[in-house]
Amino acid sequence: MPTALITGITGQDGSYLTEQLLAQGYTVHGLVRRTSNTVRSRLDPLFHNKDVYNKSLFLHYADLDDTTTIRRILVKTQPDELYHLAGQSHVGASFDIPESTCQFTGMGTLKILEILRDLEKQPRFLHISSSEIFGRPDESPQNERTPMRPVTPYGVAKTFATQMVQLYRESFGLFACNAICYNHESPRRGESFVTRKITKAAAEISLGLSDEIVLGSLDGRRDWGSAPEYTTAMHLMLQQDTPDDYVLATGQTHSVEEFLDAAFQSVGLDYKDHLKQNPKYMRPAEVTRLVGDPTHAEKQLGWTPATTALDLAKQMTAADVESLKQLATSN
Ligand code: GDR
Repeated sequence: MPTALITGITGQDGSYLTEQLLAQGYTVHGLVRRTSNTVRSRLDPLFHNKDVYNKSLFLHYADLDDTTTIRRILVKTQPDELYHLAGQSHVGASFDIPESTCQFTGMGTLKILEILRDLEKQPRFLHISSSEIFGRPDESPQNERTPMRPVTPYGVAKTFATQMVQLYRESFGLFACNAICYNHESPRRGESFVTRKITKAAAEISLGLSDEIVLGSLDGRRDWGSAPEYTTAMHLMLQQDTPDDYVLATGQTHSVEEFLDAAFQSVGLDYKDHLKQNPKYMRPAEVTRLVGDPTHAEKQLGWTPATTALDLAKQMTAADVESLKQLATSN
């Protein structure tokens, strides 16, 4: 059975992809950062499953700049597929920490490509790129041929990484693909991203645990899809005969305000009674009209996004209500 290596295995996408690959019989290796915090809540059910952990799922310590360690792990594990999902993924934070964003998201990707170039057995490689590479595009919706015009440090770093993946595919013959992902969400989304911040607040307020939510601008529009659907497409990309780039998107946009309204309404609340806004959450530059055209993925991979942003608002709020209730009964 095939072997996969995943960077960013503890993240939202890494955890869904791990579950999907294990269910298909893969052996999965994951790179994890060595920190004093060993909480890996998204992987907990697998980590504590004695039939899985250290049988078909293995974790290895390495930071993205530990080139020697990553090379050693690649040589030892000999993966058939490498999913590179790790990096500094918060667009707003990239304005505060541009250097480390470029170091991990940009140079971290190049370092892995350089290692792959020298390997005898080269795994198929997937890099998680982002709609942020399009920045303020002239055309809408965007597709794989839309020019990259990033407007955030994160977008610039992702553009560098995306173009390096293309260069290594074309110049060195690597089987390397970019998954150009628009926003994708789930109950496992990190709490600093706007969707999860909203659904967690809606759940807390509905249970009387809090009374307000503090956000930045509500005007931004996003093409929000479902994270496990996007990781399914990532796997399909590496099963094709030839490597390519694919936009993963729903083709629909909603404003932050619409998502907020849907989440609060799903638990019988009016967000206007609870909203505060703080410039601290506003960004020096915003992408305004990002919407993806997933036609290439639909035609080539047979992949269709099914979950809408408003479905996600309801599902994620319900999941947050449920986990807060469970927390209350376990305390
Ligand atoms: P984004 O997602 O920047 O699109 O990047 P995020 O959820 O952070 O922001 C979406 C929109 O919400 C507005 N906003 C706020 N955002 C946050 N985080 N916190 C707030 O309090 C807040 N208030 C309003 C933002 O200004 C923005 O308009 C995500 C990440 O997953 C990237 O890694 C990925 O590449 C892209 O999606 C595609």
